[in-house]
Amino acid sequence: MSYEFITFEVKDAVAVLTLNRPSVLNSFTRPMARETQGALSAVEMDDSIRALLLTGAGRAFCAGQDLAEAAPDNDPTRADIGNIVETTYNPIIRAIRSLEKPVICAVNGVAAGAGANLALACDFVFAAESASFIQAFCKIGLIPDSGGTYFLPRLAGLARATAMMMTGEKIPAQRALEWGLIYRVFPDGELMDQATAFAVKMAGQPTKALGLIKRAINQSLSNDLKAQLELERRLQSEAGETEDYVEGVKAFLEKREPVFRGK
Ligand code: T3D
Repeated sequence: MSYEFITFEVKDAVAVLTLNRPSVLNSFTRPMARETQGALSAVEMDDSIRALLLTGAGRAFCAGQDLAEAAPDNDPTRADIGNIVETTYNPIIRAIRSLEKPVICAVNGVAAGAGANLALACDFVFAAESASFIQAFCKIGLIPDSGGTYFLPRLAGLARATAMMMTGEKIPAQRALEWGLIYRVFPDGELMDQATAFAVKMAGQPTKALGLIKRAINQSLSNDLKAQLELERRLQSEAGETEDYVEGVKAFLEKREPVFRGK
């Protein structure tokens, strides 16, 4: 598949998806969202891809919805933007959360609106020192979407999440790290090398087990302990049937590094 608004490359078992509309800070139009959705399903279908790295071209990660595309007018019959959310952002967030492979996000600059929440939906968020996170929605009279009202209170706690969402304050990368929103911060010039090396490392891990861990984490957000213990039992059975489990234990007993094949 060829792409116009993103780039998509696979190397060393890592797919790199780059949002690529830098002149408008990689804000989302429907065509860019469709391409992103297509690339995410390609990652899901291809067993040779064992990790995904998501980033943005130019000085920003993503400024959320392209406001020129979705500009409202005074026409009382104007389109329901809930439909944009349902067709543009929800499929992307669902695809990232249900992708049973590690998803690393390299936030190379500002992440605003749906762009911020896209980053926060990923498994590992790396950010450049100059990056920032803005729940910009309230500044234009909207509410956070793309999973923001789900992930942010869980990541930041109610007080910080409420403040971010109701003020639209810009949160610099270092503070996002201190608040537990993201995993690592690097000097700008080091971000992509660090994130790429990490993605390659994750692609060499026991992919099936990592996928099952992600499934368990997803369900832990709504399960009670009883249900979660039962889920762990079932998922451990699945993990125990993988070739990588056999290899992991064998390598340990032979005092060597395991060679995981993602099977
Ligand atoms: O349909 C729906 O609306 C429902 C879905 C909602 C999901 C959402 O994401 S709603 C939130 C949408 N996003 C925003 O409100 C953020 C808007 N952008 C900004 O607030 C600022 O651009 C930033 C804080 C992100 C960065 O500021 P700064 O000063 O670094 O850059 P800038 O000069 O504002 O932007 C550079 C260019 O990108 C500029 O174009 P120009 O003047 O060079 O021709 C600007 O207009 C353009 N740009 C930035 N963000 C968007 C955008 N163009 C269209 N849509 C954008 N979101």
